[in-house]
Amino acid sequence: MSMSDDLETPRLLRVLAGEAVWPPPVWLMRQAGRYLPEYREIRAQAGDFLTLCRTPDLAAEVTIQPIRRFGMDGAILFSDILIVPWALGQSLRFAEGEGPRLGDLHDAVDLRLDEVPDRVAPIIQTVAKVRAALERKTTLIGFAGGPFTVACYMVDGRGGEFLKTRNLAYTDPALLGAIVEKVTQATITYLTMQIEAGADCVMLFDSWAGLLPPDLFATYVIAPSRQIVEALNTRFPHVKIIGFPRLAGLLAVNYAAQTGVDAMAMDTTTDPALLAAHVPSKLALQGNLDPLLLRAGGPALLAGVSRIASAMHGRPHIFNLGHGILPDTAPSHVADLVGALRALAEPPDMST
Ligand code: 1CP
Repeated sequence: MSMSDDLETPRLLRVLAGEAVWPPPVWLMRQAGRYLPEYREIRAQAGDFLTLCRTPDLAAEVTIQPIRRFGMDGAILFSDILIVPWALGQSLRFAEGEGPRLGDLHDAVDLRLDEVPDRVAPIIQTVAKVRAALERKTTLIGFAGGPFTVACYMVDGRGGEFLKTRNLAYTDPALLGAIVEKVTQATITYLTMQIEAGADCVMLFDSWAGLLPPDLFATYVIAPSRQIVEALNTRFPHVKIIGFPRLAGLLAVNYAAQTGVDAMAMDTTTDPALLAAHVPSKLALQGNLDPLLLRAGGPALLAGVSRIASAMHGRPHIFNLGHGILPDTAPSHVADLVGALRALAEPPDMST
């Protein structure tokens, strides 16, 4: 690769390839959302949330809104992890102010893998529209839920403590295994289609990975994630994958070593320097400012941004939150965060 090609590689993709870039590239989980007035306007126009996800012109517009306003290095596809159960034929609705509600699931054979490509087609169109509209320097992040997290919603039918799902791991492991396997296959199809349509990298959100003890974490989080990583690596050797085993604590070290992901997102409870000492030096780490500190704003926010970025100086790091932006966050605080990062000077050399 020539020097100029090197310089033209987008900053976020350079970090995913294992390079330390300063100041770090930035994007924020839930950067498109209710805290933005322009999002609320489009959301009202679409009517309900699922319609918004399945209308490519509107979904592309809300994906791009935060980039237009703040100029993040990454845009995340506007969709939801529950598109996969819906694509497999399970009924899904978003009750206003209550979150998702899914239909009863009695048997994994009811899940229709053959229907997935047609059902996700509008979301794939959104990917293509966004990629065509964005400048090359902005990385388009495709995504899906981790199979365990998606299975939690499918079995329990809604958000919460997911006791049905966690009980199933002991009372009917064959059934939970069959559901997770169907979701894994659907996810491979869905992410393959996103990459073919223009996603530059992909992220697996395993938001509820932290509910499991170590043996079940190996079975339901690490094994299916590794299956997805291997399938995508075979088809797309250059496309990088970010994993997010949220609230997994020390098990995140196993996740990093065993799934084959190129990057790992850190939740709010993780000490970045402590985790960095236990994962390969080329593995990119992403995160992990407290969304409540972003909401609070002011000098404490600027100090928090500088503290996390400095702790990760010299290793591949993508700045982000530890979880999604809260809906009552002031947009000006997001502008402050991005501005503070871009203005960061090289931290003093602490090695002497
Ligand atoms: O407009 C609205 O009222 C709908 C709210 C909303 C939004 C904006 C939902 C419902 N999903 C989304 C978008 C979304 N969800 C994105 C888009 C891109 C972005 O980040 O900007 C992404 C990546 C997700 C992923 C997602 N959905 C996760 C994983 C990340 C996380 O937050 O932990 C999970 C767990 C979901 C399920 C879900 N979808 C929506 C809600 C309210 C929930 C959570 C339900 C619960 O409380 O368990």
